[in-house]
Amino acid sequence: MKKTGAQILWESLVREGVTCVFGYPGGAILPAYDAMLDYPIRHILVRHEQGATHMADGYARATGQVGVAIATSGPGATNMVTGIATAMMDSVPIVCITGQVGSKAIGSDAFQETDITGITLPVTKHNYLVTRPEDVARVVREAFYVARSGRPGPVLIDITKDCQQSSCEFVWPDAPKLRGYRPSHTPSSREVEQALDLIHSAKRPIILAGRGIQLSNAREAVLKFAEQANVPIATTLLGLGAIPASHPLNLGMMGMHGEAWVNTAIQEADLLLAFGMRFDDRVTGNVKTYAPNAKKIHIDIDPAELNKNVRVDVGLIGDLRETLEGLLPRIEACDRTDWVSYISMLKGDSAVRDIQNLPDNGHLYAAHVINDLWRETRDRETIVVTDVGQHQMWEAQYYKHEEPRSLITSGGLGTMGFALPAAIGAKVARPDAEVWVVVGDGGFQMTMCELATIAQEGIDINIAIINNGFLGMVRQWQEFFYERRYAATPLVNPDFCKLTESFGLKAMRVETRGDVVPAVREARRHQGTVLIDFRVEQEDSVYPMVPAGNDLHNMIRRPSAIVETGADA
Ligand SMILES: Cc1ncc(C[n+]2csc(CCOP(=O)(O)OP(=O)(O)O)c2C)c(N)n1
Repeated sequence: MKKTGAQILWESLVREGVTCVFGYPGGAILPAYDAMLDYPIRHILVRHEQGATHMADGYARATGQVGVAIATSGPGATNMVTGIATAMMDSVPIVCITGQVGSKAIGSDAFQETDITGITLPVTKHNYLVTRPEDVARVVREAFYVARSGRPGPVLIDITKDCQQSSCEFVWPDAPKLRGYRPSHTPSSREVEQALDLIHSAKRPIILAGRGIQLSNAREAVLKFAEQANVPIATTLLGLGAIPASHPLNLGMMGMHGEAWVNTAIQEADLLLAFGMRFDDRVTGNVKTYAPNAKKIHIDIDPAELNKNVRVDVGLIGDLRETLEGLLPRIEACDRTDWVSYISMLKGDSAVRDIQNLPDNGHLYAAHVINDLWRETRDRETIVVTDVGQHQMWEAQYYKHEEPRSLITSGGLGTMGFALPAAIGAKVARPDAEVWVVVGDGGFQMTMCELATIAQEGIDINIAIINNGFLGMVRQWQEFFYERRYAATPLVNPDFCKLTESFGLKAMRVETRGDVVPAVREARRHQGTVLIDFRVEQEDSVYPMVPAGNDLHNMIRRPSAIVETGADA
């Protein structure tokens, strides 16, 4: 039977297993919106197309399935760019569908025409301009295949209005075969032998665990490897939760705001085993002085990652889980007790500086809020979605993630405004899980319009605003590196409670430490979204900190005066 391009689009999406899309209509995508009503698809009307992409992204990160966002041409499409770039940097599989002006008008600067395939070329894994209904099904099939295979990423499909309107026979194509696209690899046996030699001769090895563990479901394989070879594990920000925080070999986070003992151990290691991570500059600090005595083995699915930022001794290109499962039978037990206990000794020094261990001076610190939130929510499956800034780092330090996909955050692009919409996507994908947003007062204001989406769709999440009256992380840099000249970082905020209430949602304000737990409990009991405005210490800083480009072991620690006296940070 003949169908329009618009109908073929939805036929194909349904066949790809799509049940929900996030979007915003407009002229060039109207035929698709009209056809949508005849298909079993939930459409979530966002308030800004950036929100649609972050929701699709949150949906994908929470499940591993492809998230879908849809928008019109021109400004609708360009509003998606930040979300697409965010997904690209963190290897998130999303498919974005945009309407395009009629094919005959392309190139004429028609109303709401923009070359979105050109604009998104560097921030998509692949993109398509579709002008004939005969191509729609094949393109959708390819787009999903590309988005989810190999190293996942965003794919954009731009469909002209006439393509959506004209008809052809609908045929669901066979599984795609794309010339020149090789999503899977297997490491050579020579490299495997070299890796085994390095692993067995190392005295002070460390595993660097990245997001690739979550993407390839390699948790069990990594844990077996670590336990069999007795190797401690440091994680990247996006690796948090990939292995349980409570596992005895888990050291915690590395990098700019990583634990001091983790960075020190990396600098003193004789072997780094990089598992599905990409040696981002926030992780390495100065690459010239990074882990100077360590041999390096890198396992990654994307050949382009090997030797990109850090030269490695052995590169194993392949799916992390499959590669580790291949290595496991050949990993011999090694005694590394000295190394592991040396790192425990380093931990002791950090414990005395930990803000959780300082006497309570009555002030409300963000770190306490996060720690209390973790204690209160660990009784059930919880997904925390953070925004970008100081609160993101405190979350990473003080919320102990046990499960994969339980932390959703924009690591690579560091996109403020990500958290609220991404949390909506995560909740739609995982209605069974409790979802908390941890967001700064700055980032919240970038996409707070999505409170209306929450109200309209009846989404049940909880929002913790870490309100310090500043663009906190930038203020911290100004404090440390620009002589406290606070250019453009103090914030005048709306009354977040009143604002939330105006959408018919519940809100609370918390100003003292003793009120944190009761507020969290009340929010959890309440059916429907609750916002808590936590008024925290305004000029608190995240410690430790490796200044950008510095050597990884040269960290700014919490000032010792505070450690000794327990006075204000
Ligand atoms: C879209 C965007 N613009 C600017 C930045 C730069 N930036 C990084 S952190 C930050 C401050 C964040 O402030 P807030 O949201 O209040 O969180 P806090 O650091 O106080 O926890 C800024 C401006 C960014 N990451 N993203």
